[in-house]
Amino acid sequence: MKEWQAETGYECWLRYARLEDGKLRDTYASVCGEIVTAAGQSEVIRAAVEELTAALEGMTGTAPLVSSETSGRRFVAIGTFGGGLGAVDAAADPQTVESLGEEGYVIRSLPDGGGAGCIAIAGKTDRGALYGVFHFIRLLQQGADPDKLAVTESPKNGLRMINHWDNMDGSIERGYAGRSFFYRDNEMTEDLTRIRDYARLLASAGLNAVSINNVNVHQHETLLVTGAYLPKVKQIADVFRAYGIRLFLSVNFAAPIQIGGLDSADPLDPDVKKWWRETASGIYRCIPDFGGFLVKADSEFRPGPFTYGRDHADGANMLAEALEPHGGIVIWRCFVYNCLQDWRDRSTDRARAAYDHFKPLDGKFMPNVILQIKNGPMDFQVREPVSPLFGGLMETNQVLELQITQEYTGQQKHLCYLVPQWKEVLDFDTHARGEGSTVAEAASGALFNRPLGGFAAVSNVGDDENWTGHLLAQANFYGFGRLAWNPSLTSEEIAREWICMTFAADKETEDVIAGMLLRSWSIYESYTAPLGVGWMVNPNHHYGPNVDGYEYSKWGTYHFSDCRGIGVDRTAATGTGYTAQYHEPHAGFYESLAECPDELLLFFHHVPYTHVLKSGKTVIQHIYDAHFEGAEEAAGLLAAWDSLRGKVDEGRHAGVRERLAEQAEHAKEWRDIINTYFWRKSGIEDVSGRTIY
Ligand code: GCV
Repeated sequence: MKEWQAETGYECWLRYARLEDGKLRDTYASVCGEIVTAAGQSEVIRAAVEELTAALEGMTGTAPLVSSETSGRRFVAIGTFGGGLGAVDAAADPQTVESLGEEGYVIRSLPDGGGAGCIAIAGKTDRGALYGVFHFIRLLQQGADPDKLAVTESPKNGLRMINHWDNMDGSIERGYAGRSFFYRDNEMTEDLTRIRDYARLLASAGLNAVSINNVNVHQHETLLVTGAYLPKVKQIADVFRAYGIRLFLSVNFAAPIQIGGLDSADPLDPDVKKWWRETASGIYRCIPDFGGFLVKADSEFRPGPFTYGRDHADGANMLAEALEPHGGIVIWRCFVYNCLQDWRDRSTDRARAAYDHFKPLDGKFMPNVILQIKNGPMDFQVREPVSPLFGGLMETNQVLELQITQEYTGQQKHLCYLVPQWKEVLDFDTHARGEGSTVAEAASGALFNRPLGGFAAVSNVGDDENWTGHLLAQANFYGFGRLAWNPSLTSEEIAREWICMTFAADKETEDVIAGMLLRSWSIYESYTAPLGVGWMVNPNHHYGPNVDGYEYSKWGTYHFSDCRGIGVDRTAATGTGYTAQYHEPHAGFYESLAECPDELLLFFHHVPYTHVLKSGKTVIQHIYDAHFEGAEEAAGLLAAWDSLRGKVDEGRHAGVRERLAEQAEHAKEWRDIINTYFWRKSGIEDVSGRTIY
């Protein structure tokens, strides 16, 4: 059996383990024996060179020479076009260079370049070159032929951002991988090493922005925009800058009152405006490339413009005016709904809220405002329809918000590779401008020709040694970055890339892990809440089954099960009218019981348990079958992983095994609670006569 070095997972996909194939090792060592950059390089290029040096040293066993002049051997040239390196300039014609944008790059094998031949990695900017270097490393990790490189890439999305929900006491809201590595005991960390490694991971996945504090901005965090903390924030911004990443802060809309000594936070009040302008200037004096503000307002008890009878455009534009002279942006979240609903009131529908609030404001936001829209109308459930704001907002910059942290999808104890879910969202055709008006096109800004756009996602990392708790949850972090860069990559391409880089696995092992990842979302869905109805979790922490956990609560998240049926009537004909927020043909599909897709049936319709799905099963039989099969498949994930014993190093194998074992047990709990609940409610027997309690 193979000897493995002890591994913790800390390196993630930047593992740079010694290549097993000796021939490949020698080839890479000789082709990449030297790295050449122009003299006097920027810190971003220096970071790129350091990364490639570490990668080559790890993979080949030999550190490359680094110089500003070729010594006659083959080399890798890294730089910007027109930046003083002939080999770089030879990598692309002017038209290609022009098309690269600020962050694109070219990687080319130039057999005749610089004498013995070279590989050029070139961007229009140093950030482009850095992304090119990470791509090159990825190619090496996948065993690419260094003589046949011809890559031209640029990102589809301008903003590719991670949102942290970290609090300064060190806790992370909805965090499942330890404590914050930014803060401890209401202070900012002094140890920047882990933050630097984090920046490497972000950049390697193609990400370019990060907000470092929770959108629920509490007392201490309100002060992050002030001199009390800015010097420390600056230190972190400096670390990120070397990797092309801009830092953002979540701000408290009521900060002028809480820390500014004013008696109002009214966005139209001149003193309030002045306070924000001065605050913004103070930030930019310290951090000249500060990204801007992320804002959760009038949502879940956070303050906002409603207090003053103002709307969200008033609120966002006031902050945008303060940031505009410095080139900053406001990212304003659309997660606004009534969280004090009465469960007896069937006319209020939380799913409608974001559209109802923001659609009337379309076109009223300043050019440096972006509205951040959660993928679904509710809240990151395992299955939801796509938010109708995509395709609804046509004159407003928008960003798609995803949740990498697995709040409702197993909390990093269950395996749930989310890229397939995200792909469905991205490929959803809103029909806003006819066929082909996908969410991916709307979010990037391309569909409505908007200047700003992109993807943001809630982070799933913490100070656990392997960053994500469940090692395989690293694939979600990596996958988000890759999709933000290129939404047309497939879930399988991303999975295989990640596996190859993370495990350097043989083909059989890669197939097993890819199979596990690709099935996992559907497995998780099958043993949790059925057919798009959502929730059914324990209140507050949201882990584990509790069918009525939120049924009589104020949060607007109901399933309305009784002895006859289940589901929420959101039709225009007899329900809340939510279906009408979509363009055709979706408005019609969702409205029609016959056409509504099975997986979303209970999101849109209240039906009897005996309603027959397109699959030919009744709703109740679907619930029983899905839960029995889901629990079996969860056990199958464990068995599949067990088959890899000896093929993955023991440390990482054992860590994943422990979680898969918990998942298999917990899936049985889900199965039995959900099946028992619906058997007792409906009184309908399982046709297969399996045990229900
Ligand atoms: C940061 C959900 C989560 C909250 C989160 C909120 C949001 O409601 O449960 O923890 O708060 O979403 O996205 O703002």
